Amino acid sequence: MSGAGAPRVTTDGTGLRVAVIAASWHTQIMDGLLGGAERALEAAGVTDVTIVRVPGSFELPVAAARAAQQGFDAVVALGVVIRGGTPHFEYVCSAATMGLTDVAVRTGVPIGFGVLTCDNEVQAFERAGLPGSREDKGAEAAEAAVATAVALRAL
Ligand code: DLZ
Repeated sequence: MSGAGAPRVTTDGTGLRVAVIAASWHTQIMDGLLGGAERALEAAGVTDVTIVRVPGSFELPVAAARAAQQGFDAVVALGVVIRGGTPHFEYVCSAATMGLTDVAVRTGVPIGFGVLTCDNEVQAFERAGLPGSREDKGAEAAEAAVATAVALRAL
């Protein structure tokens, strides 16, 4: 999927309570995603931010569900999954994607999807929001979560 065409809008998120759920695999790239999400939330004026770490991307949906139940206005889910030599990649990616979608639709709490699903570490680094990266998917996920939380108020 091409990252070209991604909107980078900063919505005013003042007063929102946001949970950032971050997996722990692939530490350096995860640090980049987390840093990008924190910078984007600060730029949006979100001061009430709770960061929770889970072991892997497979655990993101259950933690996001808890955050949604606890009254957070939006969730940012961050993870890095790198393809290996077995079908495990497909299972973890699909569980994270479908699980997070299910939580968002079922609870009505928007979830910014910041899970990188890459063939190799180079692809992940390019999207990590680190010095030298081309894209900042952690920031994009945070911006999307805030923008959607604000957009839902109009419905
Ligand atoms: C097991 C596993 C593997 C092989 N690779 C990754 C990965 O690249 N990224 C990631 O976030 N998690 C990975 N995991 C861990 C699973 O997400 C999960 O934490 C374990 O299967 C335990 O439930």
